[in-house]
Amino acid sequence: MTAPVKFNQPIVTHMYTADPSAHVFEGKIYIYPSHDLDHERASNDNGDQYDMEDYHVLSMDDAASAAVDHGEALHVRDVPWAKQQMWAPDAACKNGTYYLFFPARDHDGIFRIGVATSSSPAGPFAAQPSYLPGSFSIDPAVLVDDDDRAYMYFGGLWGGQLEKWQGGTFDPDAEGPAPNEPALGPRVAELSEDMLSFKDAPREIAILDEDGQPILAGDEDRRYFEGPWVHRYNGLYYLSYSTGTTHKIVYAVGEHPMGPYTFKGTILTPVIGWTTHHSIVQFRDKWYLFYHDSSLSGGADNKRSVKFAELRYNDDGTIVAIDPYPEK
Ligand code: FUB
Repeated sequence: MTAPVKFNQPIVTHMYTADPSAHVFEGKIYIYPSHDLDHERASNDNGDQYDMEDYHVLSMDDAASAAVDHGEALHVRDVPWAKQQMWAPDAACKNGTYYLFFPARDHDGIFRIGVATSSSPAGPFAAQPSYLPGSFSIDPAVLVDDDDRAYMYFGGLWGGQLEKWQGGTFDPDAEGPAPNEPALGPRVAELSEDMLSFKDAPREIAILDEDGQPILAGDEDRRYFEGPWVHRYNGLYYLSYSTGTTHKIVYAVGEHPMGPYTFKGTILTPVIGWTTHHSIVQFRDKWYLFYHDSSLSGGADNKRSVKFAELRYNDDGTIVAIDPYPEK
């Protein structure tokens, strides 16, 4: 029997897990992480060390229960369009069907976003034969809004290839904006009723500073890097994301799911390991931040572990920053 989970500790230790997307389905907390493999890979800026092949779904009956591993939910061998690198996934439920959204490199080495379906939140999931038409880059996160409209947020710099799509098609030589130019924003697209395609071409989300000016590419403490997540709190939309090179989870707030969003502050200070990636979920009357770090593997970038902590809001709706190592 696995031990009950504790805040700021790996929720499972029998395998490495990362990039947790947490949701409440059927009265439990379900976590959709990447599955980091216990193999040696040299780290580079292209992210070749994140060479994952499958997904396992985890669940917790409540915030004090052991996390259950439901086994392999989808493997790259069962995804016709995908070649390698099953990176950060997310899940959604609509009309009784569960959807697993995931990025992977296609047979040309280009990251695309696919979808697989199941009648159970734990899977197994059956992949659609092709990726979502018009999808690119990494880190899908899906918000099903109160009006039942669903939005996918995605995009990541460097190995995530977002820079390569600035002209609307894949340009392997494209570089990101100069430091004094507006940063690239995450992309958003509304999903079709059946959740299998985009209604319209993805748009770029504007993230603005307190004066209404775009956050610049050189502002690495605040600019978007990867790992978007959107949740609703008190009628507002909170877009949170990783700043990549400065290793923070930060957030911006807006009035519409497609933005614009105004930068607010830090949610999670840097963790052990290069990447930081998170999700935010309400379960019963509390809010939780799911995140990962590389402490269990002694700091290996590609061997991470999912953890969680309680997330609190101030009276003005701002989020209290979380220290991932409160006991130090
Ligand atoms: O896990 C592979 C990649 O690392 C994810 O897609 C990024 O968000 C980062 O966590």
